[in-house]
Amino acid sequence: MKREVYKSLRTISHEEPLGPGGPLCAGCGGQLSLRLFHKALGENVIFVNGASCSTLLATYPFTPLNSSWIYTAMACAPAGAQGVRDALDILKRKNRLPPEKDRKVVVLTGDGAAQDIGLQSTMAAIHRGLDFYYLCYDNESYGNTGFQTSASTPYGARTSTEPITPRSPHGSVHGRRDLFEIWRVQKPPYLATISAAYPLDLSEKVYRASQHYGPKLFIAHSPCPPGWEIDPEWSVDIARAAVETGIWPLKEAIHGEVAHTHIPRKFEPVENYLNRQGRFRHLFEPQRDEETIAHIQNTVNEYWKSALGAPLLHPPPRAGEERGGALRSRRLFCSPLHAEEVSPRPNNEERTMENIFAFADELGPIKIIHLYDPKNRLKAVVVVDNIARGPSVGGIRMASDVSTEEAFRLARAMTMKNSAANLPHGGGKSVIFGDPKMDLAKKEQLIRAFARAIRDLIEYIPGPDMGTDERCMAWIHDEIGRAVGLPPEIGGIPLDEIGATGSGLRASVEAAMKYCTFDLKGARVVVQGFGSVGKHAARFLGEKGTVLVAASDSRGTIFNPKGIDVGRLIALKNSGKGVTDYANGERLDIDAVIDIDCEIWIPAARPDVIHKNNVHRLKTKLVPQGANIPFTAEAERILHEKGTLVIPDFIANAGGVICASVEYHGGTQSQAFQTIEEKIRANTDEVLANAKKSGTLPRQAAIEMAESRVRKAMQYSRA
Ligand SMILES: Cc1ncc(C[n+]2csc(CCOP(=O)(O)OP(=O)(O)O)c2C)c(N)n1
Ligand code: SF4
Repeated sequence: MKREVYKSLRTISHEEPLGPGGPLCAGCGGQLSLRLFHKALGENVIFVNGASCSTLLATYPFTPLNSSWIYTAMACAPAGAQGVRDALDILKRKNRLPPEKDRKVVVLTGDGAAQDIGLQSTMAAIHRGLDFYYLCYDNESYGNTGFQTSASTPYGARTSTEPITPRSPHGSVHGRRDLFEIWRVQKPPYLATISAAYPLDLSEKVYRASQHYGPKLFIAHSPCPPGWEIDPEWSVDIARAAVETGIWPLKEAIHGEVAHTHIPRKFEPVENYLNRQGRFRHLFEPQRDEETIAHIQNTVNEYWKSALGAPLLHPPPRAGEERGGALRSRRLFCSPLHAEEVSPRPNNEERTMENIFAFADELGPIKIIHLYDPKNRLKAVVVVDNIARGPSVGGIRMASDVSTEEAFRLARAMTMKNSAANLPHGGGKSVIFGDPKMDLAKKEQLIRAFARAIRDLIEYIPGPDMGTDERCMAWIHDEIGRAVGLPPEIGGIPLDEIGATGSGLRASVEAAMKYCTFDLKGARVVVQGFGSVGKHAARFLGEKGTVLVAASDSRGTIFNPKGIDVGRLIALKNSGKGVTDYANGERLDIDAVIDIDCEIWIPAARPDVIHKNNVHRLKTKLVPQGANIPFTAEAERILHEKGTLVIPDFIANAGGVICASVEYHGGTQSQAFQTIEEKIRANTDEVLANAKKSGTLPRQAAIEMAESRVRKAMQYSRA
């Protein structure tokens, strides 16, 4: 959209039309949209409000608004607006209201009223060509009465009328009704979607609407902290993520003709939007609901496929124009290794043909190869990101909705991970389109076809990832003699069984001791997630004299301040029981594991378990991260400020990649342990020393270390 008036944030009015201290919730996205909307609209406004949260703004005789306010029943705000408009026109006709003092009439409602009980009144007003604005702040529920499902509630969301139960574990199953399209049928002169995270786009749209006589409709994406279960501070970030994932398209329609006003340059995966909201938590915990996440992603993909298939009326914004990005930078750049666990699946097969150079930067990728073998139904993409430090190692991901972008992001994560571990390897990754649960004979045929197709791509060494396993690696090895993560019978090192990652965690803790003020002997350890990583970490640390005081798994937490017998607990877990079956300890909730006082707290389960809202509960001195991205960036920052030492995941849990490298070079199990020990100790020491020297977070120091190793290696390569 070519901006005529609002070219920079400075052009937005500094006049505050909405006074502070109102009764709406902190971080209310609806209120923020209203404020920006009102700023752009200017003075002389009469709001006609249908019953909703916003009704609380004006409790007679008080109003925080610099404008007039009329309250109507939920169903009939547009009819109320007709009355107000008529009255103003009569006054004008009678010369009792000079034209320059004319008022703009604005209906203000939530989506419940707009979509349901107020729809008839709106349709009639549009039909009559009433000259008014309609601002629907869309919090995707009946917010004021307790977050019941509305026709705007998105697929998969939990609401108070669609709670998560064993019989309905997926949340709302209806999907949103498309209010934009319902209104567009009548071809009103102006219609737009807006977001408070894009104030220039919002303001320009209000200006453009003001050039038209007749119904002018706005639907504002409006994060609702209590209903969506988000931190009030996140409202704008969440609003931005909705746009950058493609979930909330910013568009306008002038007399029915649609144009998108902001097209994300790289669409983020929808889960970047979903996974920060409590109303979607069930999609990620206790297990990922792949089906529902994929359904939401596919709906977004389909929308944009058809939207971008049509000629674009407005080009995508140029660099430097208002863009989203906070979430993207948090996910991709601050912690490049986030990419692996975020497991982005944003795109379908068709999108793999996009401009592949869009991914290119100073580090890579040096090759992006599409593989197609119709006889064996093979469609795959291999990305070799950077090989300055050696041939790239990276897994093969198999799923029906993988994409080139996903392969690239994972390949970059591998470049950084291998470099951080100081391995003689670069990063690569491949994706194969297909259902990983397909018939085994067909899968073998497909994987073998893939192997043959990469025979000459010697700078790429495949390994297992989601949808592939050691058997697949054996097929590949059989075809081309090159793969890691093999079965033990043909030279593989069973890293989970031997506890490669757990032993690396122990090595990182030992290396960190010179930066800590407690002794390892007798140090109290808590393990969050007593699984393949956590139990071995507890075992290896126990051999150094630490005391395991608590451990959790998916069923709960076991706590004994005098110490838990690690061997017995492991035996219990190996027999299929949970930690809470351990007899000699107090049984607590899963979440209670956060509160237990200790010297070493090991997260070894899922991403993002510690975040801004619970980080203050941690009472520990050292956190070696066993899981990938177990803490949010903000939680890590808070801990850093508190003086708690956090050894970042890709330094502390690098045992797996080191083991794969040793396996590839023909090493034995004991050589793997020795290499893990040496490398993780040295890397931990270097990162913590650099962090201390520069005063940065260890994660930042680790990223800088990994990147500088890659850049230094690049100086020696010809390319
Ligand atoms: C006819 C009618 N039914 C029910 C109500 C009670 N009521 C007041 S506000 C509200 C919720 C409105 O939801 P929405 O329009 O989405 O606005 P929000 O509360 O989310 O701001 C309801 C149901 C009402 N005022 N009138
Ligand atoms: S419940 Fe939601 S929409 Fe209502 S005032 Fe609070 S944040 Fe705003």
